[in-house]
Amino acid sequence: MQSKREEITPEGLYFSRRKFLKLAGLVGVSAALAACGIKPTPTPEAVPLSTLQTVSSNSLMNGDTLTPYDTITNYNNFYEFSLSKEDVAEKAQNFVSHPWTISVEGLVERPMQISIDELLQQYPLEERIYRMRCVEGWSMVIPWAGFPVYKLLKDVKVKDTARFVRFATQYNHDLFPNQGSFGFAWPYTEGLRLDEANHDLTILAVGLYNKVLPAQDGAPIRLVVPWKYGFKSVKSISKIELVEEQPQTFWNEAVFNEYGFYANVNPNVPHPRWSQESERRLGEAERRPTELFNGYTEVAPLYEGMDLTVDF
Ligand SMILES: Nc1nc2c(c(=O)[nH]1)N[C@H]1C(S)=C(S)[C@@H](COP(=O)(O)O)O[C@H]1N2
Ligand SMILES: [Mo]
Repeated sequence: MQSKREEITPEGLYFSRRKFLKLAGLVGVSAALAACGIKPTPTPEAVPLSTLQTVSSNSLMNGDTLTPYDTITNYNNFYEFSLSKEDVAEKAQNFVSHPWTISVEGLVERPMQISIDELLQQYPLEERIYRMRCVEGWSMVIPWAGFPVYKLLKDVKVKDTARFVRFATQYNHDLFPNQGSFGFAWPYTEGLRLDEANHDLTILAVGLYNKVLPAQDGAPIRLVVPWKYGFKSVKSISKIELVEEQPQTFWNEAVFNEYGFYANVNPNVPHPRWSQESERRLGEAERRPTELFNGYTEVAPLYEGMDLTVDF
């Protein structure tokens, strides 16, 4: 596995110089934002780039190979920038994701406002190699760098009354040009049941292939829930809210009968307009069968007693 990985990432473990220069140039950008009335949150100091190191890694699942970095970063769904997967990378190239603050609020004993830099100091990064299955029928295998959401939830002390977690992208039209358009309920919002959010597989990712997340993949921090369709994994999060009621979500609000709240990958529940029995793994010629829970069968106990064709 290790050698396969090295073939794919010649860049190795550290950030590229270009990325470094880009981050170093952000002071000027913050000043420009301040001039337009957007107050950037002061951050102590950017974490040294070489610290995006992971302390552990899981393994590839049987039959999987890592999707190349160039594929992962040039085929994206990120409607805030474009409705076309092929040009999100280009349209997002000037996105400024630093400084960035995340607020964890709602039904918690200790609400938290934390900069991305502080977050990186507080939560050691793990490499999590996960399958990503989009509801549209394509998939990838991505080596994320991130940390489990349960660690963050533990630190804010979730109140007994909380039952769901709501994750939202920052609403800022200057950063995300399409917010406000196409009749969607912006900002992009997603939700998980508290026990789903607390499952060890659920992570907040800040990098992939040991580099900071590129804008198109949800910089600076995004959710990754590998047993659910990709649309649950909201990008560029700035608010995490503990709530009592099941939150309204972006795609469910847009087309309620096509995109359920649970959105567990399930080959037995077709999308109303196409089958979900198989998928196209980017880079492969033949379609492959889609697996229940995207192959992450350890989450099955979360749904015991539920009818997954009803709670789809
Ligand atoms: N904020 C935001 N998050 C989002 C989306 C989006 O349009 N906006 N698209 C979702 C969809 S449909 C998918 S498949 C994944 C794609 O993640 P990737 O481009 O990093 O592969 O992001 C999800 N998160
Ligand atoms: Mo998707």
